[in-house]
Amino acid sequence: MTLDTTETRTRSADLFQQSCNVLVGGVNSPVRAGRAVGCDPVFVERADGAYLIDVDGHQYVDLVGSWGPAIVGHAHPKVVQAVQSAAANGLSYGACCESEVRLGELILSALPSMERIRLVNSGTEATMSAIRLARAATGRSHVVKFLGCYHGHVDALLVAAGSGAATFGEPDSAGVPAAYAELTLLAPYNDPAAVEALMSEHGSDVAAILVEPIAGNMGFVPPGEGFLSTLRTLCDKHGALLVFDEVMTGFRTAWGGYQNVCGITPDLTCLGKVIGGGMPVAAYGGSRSLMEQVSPLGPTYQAGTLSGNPVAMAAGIATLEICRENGFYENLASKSRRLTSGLQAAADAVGVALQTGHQGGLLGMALSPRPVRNFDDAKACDHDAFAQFYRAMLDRGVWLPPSGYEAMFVSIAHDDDAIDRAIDAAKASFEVIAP
Ligand code: KE4
Repeated sequence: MTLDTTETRTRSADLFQQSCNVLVGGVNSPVRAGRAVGCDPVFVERADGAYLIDVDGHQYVDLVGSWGPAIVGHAHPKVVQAVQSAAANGLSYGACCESEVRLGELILSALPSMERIRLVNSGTEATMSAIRLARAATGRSHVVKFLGCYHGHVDALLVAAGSGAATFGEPDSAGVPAAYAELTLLAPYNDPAAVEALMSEHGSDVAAILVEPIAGNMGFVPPGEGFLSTLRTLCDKHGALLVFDEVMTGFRTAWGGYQNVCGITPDLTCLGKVIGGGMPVAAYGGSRSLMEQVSPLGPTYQAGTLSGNPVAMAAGIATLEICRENGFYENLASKSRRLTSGLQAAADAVGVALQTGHQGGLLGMALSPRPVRNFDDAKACDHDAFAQFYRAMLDRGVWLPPSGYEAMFVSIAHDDDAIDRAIDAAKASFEVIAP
């Protein structure tokens, strides 16, 4: 039975109207506006485990998980307790505290490539700082990024970006001076030959190759055979740094991150999302010699009022301690597997061309007859049909990312009942877009 909640989302509609008089576009992050799926944002009242409950009382199986952080399920008692206890001792000191040391130790214990880390407040800050460090360490200015990869709203990286930028079809943002964009070199994802050619011509000017080891901002796009190893080889050959943006894949695809799965060691790693468990925490890190070029030990400046604040640290520590439990990622992967195979079977049953993929708790779907390997493939997917599918799923109580250029996320709280509810809703929703 379709939970036809369109008419009954009256409080959401009312709040959105009020929000548009205050917040730009009624939102604090563009993709939430739902413009890619023709659906005004639904306002959330609260979240619990695998579910979101909107302000009109409707419950949804959450397949976004706050874009990754909610990996242990929303409002996990241990995380809430840790945050409440920390908050009772003050929200932020602007000074050192033990919990930032503990979170740093936890992260370093999971990532052999990291000997030193700097905690910041957003993935954008992490990638921006990593690029600045790479430029300082190499004395070079150019950065290679990949079409369709998104690394936050850093001026120099909002060039052919994915995620919200791709959703709006404005990959190059207004306000980014041409001089900045000129320092960003672009190559198609999963095209080693193109990167090889780019580095042959510009390699001596390139400070870093920045890559999402699994691209999660043009759907779910895994690296092809040899792609990441080619980047490692090219960086070594030309004296550039390999920077893995694991803001999305870090502690989501495996303990530590996808580098521990693929076996490719980056020079710098950016993290975010899961390491804060829903609070604003991100980080960048690498070898001691590289990171000690960052202030106060070195000449590369980077700072942050709320960096390492005790409440966010408590959320991150509590979350990672749950992720570190035996079998966590095997369990999480089995949930992704159950969901993607259910979606695939539901689409196949009615002749909808669907591609699915997953790694750990990160997964994706694409309405395409062939696998998505790069941004051109992602743009060629049926985004109109995805918008219809999105609305049909929302009306059936399933919360998808509001864009075909996003990945999906499950948590350890997504039990078989939650996953099967999503699959049942998909069976009916694929019928809406079936040929
Ligand atoms: P933030 O600045 O949003 O914390 O992180 C930026 C970022 C960096 N790197 C990667 C690989 C990312 O996926 C992100 C942010 N992800 C998007 C979702 N595709 C956040 C959602 C949003 O923009 O509202």
